[in-house]
Amino acid sequence: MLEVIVIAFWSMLPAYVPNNAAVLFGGGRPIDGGRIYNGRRLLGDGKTWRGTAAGTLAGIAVALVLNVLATPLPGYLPTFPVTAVFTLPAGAMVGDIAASLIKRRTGRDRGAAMPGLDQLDFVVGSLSLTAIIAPAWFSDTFTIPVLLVIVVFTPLFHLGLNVIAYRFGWKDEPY
Ligand code: CTP
Ligand code: MG
Ligand code: K
Repeated sequence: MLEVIVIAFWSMLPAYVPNNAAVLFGGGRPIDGGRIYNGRRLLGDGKTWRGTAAGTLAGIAVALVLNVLATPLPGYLPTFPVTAVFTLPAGAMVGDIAASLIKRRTGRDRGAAMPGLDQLDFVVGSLSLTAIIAPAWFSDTFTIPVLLVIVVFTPLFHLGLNVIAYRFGWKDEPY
């Protein structure tokens, strides 16, 4: 059981870091360029080019560091192929952006909470993109028990990190 939890956390770390990096380094030009559709922004000012690029690069860096660390660590820890090095963080950013699109279409302003979606958008994005681009590695790494641990623990972990970021004043809302 502990092994499954460790694999889940390790494999998703390149997908966890991008959101936090985007919060720290985000800002500047919004991806939607300010475009309005049916009276509401397409994505809003919370999704920027700089935040997306910084988040993706941070996740890539984490995956590369884990690949180096994997050598001396226990053999059950997976290494990330180049495809997954990219798809885990990029998919996380795409999932978060897709969630903002859904939030704006359902009448929620920037920063509004949408419980469930807020905590799992990046998980669905990173796993989906990885399953499409690196299917063999995906099925080897993300077994059913590992996926279950990810779905149960990620929202708690994500919420915990966001509360800390909020307390430090890095983030506007604690979710
Ligand atoms: N951020 C960014 N680019 C991204 C994602 C996040 O610049 N692709 C930055 C923004 O400064 C954003 C902050 O990180 O305000 C927090 O991210 P998030 O909670 O996802 O955005 P919200 O501002 O809450 O907007 P939304 O309601 O659209 O999620
Ligand atoms: Mg938010
Ligand atoms: K979000």
